[in-house]
Amino acid sequence: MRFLAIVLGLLPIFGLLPGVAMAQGALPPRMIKAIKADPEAYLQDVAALIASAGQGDAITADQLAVSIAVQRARARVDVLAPLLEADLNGDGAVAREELLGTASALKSEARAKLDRAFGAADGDGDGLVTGAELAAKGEDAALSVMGPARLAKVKVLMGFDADADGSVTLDEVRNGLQALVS
Ligand SMILES: [Ca+2]
Ligand SMILES: [Ca+2]
Repeated sequence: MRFLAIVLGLLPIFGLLPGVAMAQGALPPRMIKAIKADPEAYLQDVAALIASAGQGDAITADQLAVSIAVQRARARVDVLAPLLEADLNGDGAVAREELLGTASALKSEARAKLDRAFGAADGDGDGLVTGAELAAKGEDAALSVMGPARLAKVKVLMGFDADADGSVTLDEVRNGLQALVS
């Protein structure tokens, strides 16, 4: 009897909101907890994401993947641009002489910033930032803006696709969150 009540109690969740059931099933408990702790913040994140990368009030998995790749690429550009500007001979690496030459044309604040960027990118501290060191620095920046934890949280979004049409609307997320917290 009690078992039946539990099963009947679960029916609305699994029957009427398959997207939520899928999201919960695919979600690590820790992530459900994080989203439940502040569903409004999650909804705001999603709204911003849909506004910037989606179409209308919805977003597809492809649009989501492109948006993630673009965010990572921008983070790489931000951290690498000043160093690439110091690659005066265009060989894809920055030697200390190039750094000093570039720095001499900068104001003190920008010079200090470039100096810090060079020091941070020169992983082995030999005074030459190689192409590989630049790539590693860029990857660090990409992961810091969208690392595995954030990526998992963003990808979970597709679990809210209640009507399974490949596109998640803000309403689907709102309804899914309501079911999660109630
Ligand atoms: Ca160079
Ligand atoms: Ca080096």
